[in-house]
Amino acid sequence: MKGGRVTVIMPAFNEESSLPLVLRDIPRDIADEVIVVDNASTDATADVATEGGARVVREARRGYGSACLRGLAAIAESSLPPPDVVVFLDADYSDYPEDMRRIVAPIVSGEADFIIGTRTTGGAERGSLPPQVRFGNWLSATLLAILYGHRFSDLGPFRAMRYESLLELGLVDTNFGWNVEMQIKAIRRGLRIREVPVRYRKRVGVSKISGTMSGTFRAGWKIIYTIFKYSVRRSPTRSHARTVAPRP
Ligand SMILES: Nc1nc2c(ncn2[C@@H]2O[C@H](COP(=O)(O)OP(=O)(O)OP(=O)(O)O)[C@@H](O)[C@H]2O)c(=O)[nH]1
Ligand SMILES: [Mg+2]
Repeated sequence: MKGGRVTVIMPAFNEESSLPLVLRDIPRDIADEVIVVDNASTDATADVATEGGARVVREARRGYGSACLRGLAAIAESSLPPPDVVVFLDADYSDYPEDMRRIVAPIVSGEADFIIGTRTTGGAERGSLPPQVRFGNWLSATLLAILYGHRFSDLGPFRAMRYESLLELGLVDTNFGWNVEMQIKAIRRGLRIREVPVRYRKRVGVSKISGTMSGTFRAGWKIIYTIFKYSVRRSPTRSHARTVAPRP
């Protein structure tokens, strides 16, 4: 993109039917590179990703966070210049890739470090955010506000961050805690956080998390656990400061 290099990381697990649509709609004047992380798919995800012009990397260890970490490793290993901005986008065609323009712009212009696409004010299609997702988002946002002092309206997956900030956060979660860990660490790090309304629709292909009871339960539990886990831990900078305190 003019003014800043943008790389998109797209975790994909068995998304052969939706992925071509996502790749088709990504604005190419914005995304300089699209990395599809094939997360041990058993369908033609990798093939359709290559056909759609993406760079494909594989991650055998299942989990949303594992896939995102693999995407970041692919950027670090690349011979291309590092990006200024990294965008995370799901491969299920629930988000509108066209909204990337608005997600990336405040970072490229230097107004923000971290943008979350919020689905609660952006006009989500009826049925695309089931009641359990809306409730989970509300609960998580309320806990984040109480424990960390920043109110989000959503934990949406369509988001962007300055690459340097992302490296500073040192994210580690390998599955459902990835997004909320990013939000917690962004608050603690004092990043300039903004929300941008995005549209949202029912996914293409088979629902894996929010459309199933077990997926909803596992994801919800992990998100709440992560929120509490970091609240009882010292922030990394402070604990570091303690361990390197001057010797007498
Ligand atoms: N469920 C799941 N998704 C993964 C995994 N690795 C990558 N993904 C991708 O992560 C994105 C989000 O997963 P989704 O299944 O859309 O999760 P969701 O939006 O909460 O729920 P549904 O859309 O109802 O399934 C999709 O692009 C998946 O293909 C994994 O191990 N498990
Ligand atoms: Mg989805």
